[in-house]
Amino acid sequence: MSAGGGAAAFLASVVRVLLRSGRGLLRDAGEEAAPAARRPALWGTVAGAVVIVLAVLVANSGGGTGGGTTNAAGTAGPGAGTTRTIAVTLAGMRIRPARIEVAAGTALRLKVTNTDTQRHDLKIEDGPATPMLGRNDTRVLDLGPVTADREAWCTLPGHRAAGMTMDIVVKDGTTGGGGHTGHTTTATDDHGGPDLSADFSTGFRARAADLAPVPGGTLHKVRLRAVQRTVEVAPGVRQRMWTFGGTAPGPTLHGRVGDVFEVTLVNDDPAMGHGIDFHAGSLAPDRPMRTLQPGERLVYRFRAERAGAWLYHCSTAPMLQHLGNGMYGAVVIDPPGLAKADHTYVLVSSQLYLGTPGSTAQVAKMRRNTPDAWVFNGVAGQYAQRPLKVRAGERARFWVVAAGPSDGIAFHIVGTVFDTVYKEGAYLLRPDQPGGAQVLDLAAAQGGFVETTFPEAGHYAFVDHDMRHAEAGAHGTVEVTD
Ligand SMILES: [Cu+2]
Repeated sequence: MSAGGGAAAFLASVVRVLLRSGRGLLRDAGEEAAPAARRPALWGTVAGAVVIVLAVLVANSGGGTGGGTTNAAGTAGPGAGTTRTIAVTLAGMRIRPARIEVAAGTALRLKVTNTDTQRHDLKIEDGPATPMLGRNDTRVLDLGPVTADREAWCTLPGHRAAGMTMDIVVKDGTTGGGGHTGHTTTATDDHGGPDLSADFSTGFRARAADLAPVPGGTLHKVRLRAVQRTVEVAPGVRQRMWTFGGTAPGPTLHGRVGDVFEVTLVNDDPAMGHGIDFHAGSLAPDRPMRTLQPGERLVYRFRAERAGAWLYHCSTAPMLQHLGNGMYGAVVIDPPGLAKADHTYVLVSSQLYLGTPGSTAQVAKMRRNTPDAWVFNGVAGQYAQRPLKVRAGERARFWVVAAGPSDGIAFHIVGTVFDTVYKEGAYLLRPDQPGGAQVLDLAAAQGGFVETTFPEAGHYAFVDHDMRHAEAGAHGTVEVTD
């Protein structure tokens, strides 16, 4: 055993003895539960002894290593006498880590680094603050012994509200009052929805945005299963979804005017009924849109008489929940004579609601129209981290369907002008006209497409230009190379 290891073992045994004798003292005094007022004094005794022992050990070993050094402040608490230094990063409207837990009395030092392209600072509640930090600037904040919970945040206007907060939480039950209870910081806290700058889990694959070509023939047979699946819906965030075919959105169907779709729907969800409604065909809803109980099936046959970008969705009430939990998809029917584009994408926009599907809390968010994120093709920020790839000068077509369930979309691509806009079955703009367009605006359940040519290499963000939506997941990148 090394000298350091022996010292640590010795220290641990001393602490155990002190803790045991402490409990004994209380029991001898005839108290079932120690009043809070007694604890600090007791901890002070224990802590004082620990400080002395540590001081001796450090003196003997020639200094502490890593995160543990002595602190002579002697503040009450099991962390008294120790110093922890923690690296904190400011970037992407987040502070990492978002939560730090320390034993009471621990002297805390934060090594704060701004890795963002814009400036940030870090202010500790009732404590020090860094100056404004430029990119890659670092400052150390010395908080001294921490005995109560504290919050920290970036002071730039709006940054705290956007999610730049951190909780410092005292771990044991001996904290003084004034703590912030209820500040549970997770990947999806109340401050700003999912952390879009976090990493997707290993093995995550962005949904292919490319529209598959129309299959051969004019009769398209499709089999869809209504099933529940748990999938990654934002970086590191998994959510139980109600789906057509295991994904939300369900598969995109693609055809031409006059084609017939024969969809066999099987309800493989043992928990509830589901049905389906294809906007792309007209028929009496009564039979084909009926609810299938678990295990039942139906065949839904429709002819696509008209071109457009159409929504399909679950037809079972309450539809707010069935759509809001993932039961939607797109049917693309090409207009006659549609020219070939270099790239054809389909983006289905929707609102994402986290939480237990159908729970009171989740449904309340749906009714208030306060989703946790707005997403393209089911996953917040997926194309920001996995960009679509195009070459300069190429023409790209973007089919867009707004699945809601409640919000529409203002689809825009930063740095481009649309020379073609096709909305709800009609061209609003064609390349031979002198005008241009900046947004394809779609109400809930509407669809269409836009086309543009990317002029030069660069990173072009595509967004829902309602910035509440864009900043909460409805954005992606087209990476253009020469
Ligand atoms: Cu359903």
